[in-house]
Amino acid sequence: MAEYRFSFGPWNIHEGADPFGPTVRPTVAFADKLKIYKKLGFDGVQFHDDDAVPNLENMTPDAIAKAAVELKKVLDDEGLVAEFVAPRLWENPKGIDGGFTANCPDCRKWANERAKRCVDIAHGLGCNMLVFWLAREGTYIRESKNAIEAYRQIIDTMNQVLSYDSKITIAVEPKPNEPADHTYVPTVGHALAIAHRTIDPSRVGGLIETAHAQLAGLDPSDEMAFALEQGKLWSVHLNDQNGLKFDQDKTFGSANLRGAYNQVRVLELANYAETGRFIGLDVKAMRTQKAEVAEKHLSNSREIFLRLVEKVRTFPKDVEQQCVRNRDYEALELAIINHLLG
Ligand SMILES: [Mn+2]
Repeated sequence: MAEYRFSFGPWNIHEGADPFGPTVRPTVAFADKLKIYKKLGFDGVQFHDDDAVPNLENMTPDAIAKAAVELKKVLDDEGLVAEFVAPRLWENPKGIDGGFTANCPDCRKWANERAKRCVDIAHGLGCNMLVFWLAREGTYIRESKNAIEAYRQIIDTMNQVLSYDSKITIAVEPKPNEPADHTYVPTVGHALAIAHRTIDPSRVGGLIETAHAQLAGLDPSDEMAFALEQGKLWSVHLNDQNGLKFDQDKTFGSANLRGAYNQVRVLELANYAETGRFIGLDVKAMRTQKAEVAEKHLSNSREIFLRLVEKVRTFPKDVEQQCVRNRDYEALELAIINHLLG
């Protein structure tokens, strides 16, 4: 039986700042972060473009590509692989009003060029997937953009990327809000509908984050099922969320264990591990966590995931079938709860 492979991004080891207070932990150097991966049982690194090439805004395309090749050697030495590269448009002044959907034509041009640099970086790192989290591609007031035109602009960007490189794939990571009030492409249904409007639908899929689906009022496991049925679940950002509030990125299973069980169950039903794709854990340590123990959210999320895999695999199938046959879903519910309580 295939084993699950796990990944996270350098941003998941962080200083603990929030909108109301300063950092509470020292910065961990990128090279030191890379040394933590294997120790915690992770093999894959998720990158923003400027995680991989920090100074890219001041570099030529050739220099960016070369820097990515150099980084690949560092990853090789650590026994790690790059999973994807994502354009981080939301921290640049040119991305203040979104990138691909900015009202300013120069800003849109900048964003589209940066997406192509991401392709170059992915090449250098030996991976063929970009992730589009469309952070500021939305509005604070609806009257500030033409939403119909915005969707066309997003499709146009995807077409530029798909044309730029015949092997590159794009996984859209939907989210309904934050930082913008409303964001375009709020669910994986939107993402996969857009895929079919591009020049190569087979190269556009989805990445589903637990918290993002919950913020859209949807069940993450059903969002995953929708993408899995189409062969379009290309990565996940598993975490957890305590109700409808800011994107919390809590440890997987820590707020809604039953919901976590169902996400693992749907991945098992689809034999996701056999695809070789990663289980990304997009979790953040609590602000209160001391620096010397600020990695536990990652190892704990992985452990909870693997324990839930065991729970899914050991749930008595005969009990499930009997309950379904008898349409006795109350009995099924109690059986699941008893199984989870162990
Ligand atoms: Mn999140």
